[in-house]
Amino acid sequence: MENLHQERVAVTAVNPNMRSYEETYSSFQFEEVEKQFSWYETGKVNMAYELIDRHVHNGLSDKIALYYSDNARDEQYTFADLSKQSNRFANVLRKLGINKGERIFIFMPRTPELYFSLLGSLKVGAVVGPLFEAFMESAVKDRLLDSEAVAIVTTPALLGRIPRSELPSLKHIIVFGDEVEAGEGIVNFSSEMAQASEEAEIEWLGREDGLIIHYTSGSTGKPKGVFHVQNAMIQHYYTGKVVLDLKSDDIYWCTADPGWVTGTSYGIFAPWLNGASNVIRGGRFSPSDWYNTIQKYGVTVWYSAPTAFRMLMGAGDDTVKQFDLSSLRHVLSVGEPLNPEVVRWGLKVYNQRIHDTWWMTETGGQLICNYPSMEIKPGSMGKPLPGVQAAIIDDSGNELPPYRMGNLAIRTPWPSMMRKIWNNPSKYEEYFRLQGWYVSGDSAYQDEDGYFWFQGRIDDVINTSGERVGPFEVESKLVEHPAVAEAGVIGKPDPMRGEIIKAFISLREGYEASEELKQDIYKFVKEGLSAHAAPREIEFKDKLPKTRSGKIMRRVLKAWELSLPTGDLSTIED
Ligand code: 6R9
Repeated sequence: MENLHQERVAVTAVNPNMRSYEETYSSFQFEEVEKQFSWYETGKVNMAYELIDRHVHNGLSDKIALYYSDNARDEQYTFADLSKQSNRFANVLRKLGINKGERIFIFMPRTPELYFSLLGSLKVGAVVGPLFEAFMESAVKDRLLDSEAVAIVTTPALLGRIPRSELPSLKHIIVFGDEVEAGEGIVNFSSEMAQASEEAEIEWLGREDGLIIHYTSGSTGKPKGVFHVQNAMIQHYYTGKVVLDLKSDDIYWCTADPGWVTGTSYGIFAPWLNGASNVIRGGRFSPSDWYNTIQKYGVTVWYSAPTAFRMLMGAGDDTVKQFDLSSLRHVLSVGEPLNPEVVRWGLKVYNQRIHDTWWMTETGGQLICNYPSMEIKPGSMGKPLPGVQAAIIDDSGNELPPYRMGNLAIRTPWPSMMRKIWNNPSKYEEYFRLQGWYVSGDSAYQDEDGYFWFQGRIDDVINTSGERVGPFEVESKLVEHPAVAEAGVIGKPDPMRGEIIKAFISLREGYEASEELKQDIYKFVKEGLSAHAAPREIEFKDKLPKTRSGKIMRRVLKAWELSLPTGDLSTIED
């Protein structure tokens, strides 16, 4: 195994001006973080205030906080503008009698109004619940029922997916769009905003008061409501500094939708806590549109996901050459393992090291990362942040030595750790079943330099001929094959070998499925990785099943293969 990890990309290979590890951390004190926020003086805090109004009071009123564009709109808002718009929305909510701690859902496409609503909700001390606009009725219903939401902000197109009569707690539907008829329980966003004052009282909160609920699906059963509190801002601010490396003149773009935790923790909280200018691009993914966004705004720090990088890679190097991407100085990835092939490609075409970061909805913020000041080993998710203790443990909580695959676990607590699973204390306790550890459900190992290597979700690890194989290693080898665009690998029960490896593959443009190609791919993995890790079965698919955040759903592949029920599919892409 050891010889797999010789490939390294040093910091200076790309950016000699990046500050060093020592420089980054010797100057960084947690007390300095605490001093930024209101509680340092008053004992009270409010995320929306810390994100926006604090900067207005500190002389950044006229700085652009939000660059927004989609195919129809092109707008920009200063910190002062966002302060006023969120104040207006806070007043709309106050008029409706919404109180601290109540749940407000936001169910709309990315537009400036989504951000006004979210910030305004936070200003009155409500707990926000962002939803993907693609959710269908049953997904919306499950989440609103479970959290007993009192209000939801939406658009006319999505209104039909909110089953009001089945949601006894839901009192207000606030609709943004043309021709909205206000009526019983229906509030017209635009006309209420127009009447509301630009000044609003902030609801001052304690550090352990609620902030946000993100629903995340497990492999079985209903989605879990992961509940976070105001205190998470310490992690968001800190990782914004040391992982995103945000400085005052950065133009930052996180491509994630707020329906996914990446779109809130790192699409809203981390950048604005650090006073950065934030780019939001509405609409659908297209390679030229994305490159154009970087060029148009001069994006300097870019945070995206492996699925997007793989699609950009699939679109070819010539597309990259049509744009000026020279503003980029720092590129990051999250959500899935980042294939080494993608890292090599990023170096070649962007002249940037793509920095993998590992974390989860439950962790609220980044924990294991390739931070800017360190050497990258392509395929590794990096090292724990200073102050975070991560380990590989067995099922009894014993720490395992380097190169042993096991449970990836984090010593509790850290500032942005979830505080509960809504309505489900026993589910919450399962994560903490091994004394002092948060058990992530991911399988990984550590190398002798302390780098962590992701293998798969624990449930996805394959046992073939007595060897444990992580699907990620096989998938990463597969995408090195010139014909393979994406690959999802599962274990298929086999009387002789326990399990055999089966790969589902989508092909790159210009390649045709054939028996010869299957054989060639099999040989490619056998020779490049190992015989036991080579897929004995290959099936070509036009598309792999993925979540809205771009994760390949291996459990769905497995369920298809074995004709089993697929479980909760609310987060699947169309
Ligand atoms: C932020 C986010 C969490 C799960 C996590 C793991 C996978 C995330 C990863 C990664 C390998 C990385 N994951 N980052 N796997 N390398 N850098 O994605 O949250 O949607 O809750 O998913 O995603 O399996 O356990 P969430």
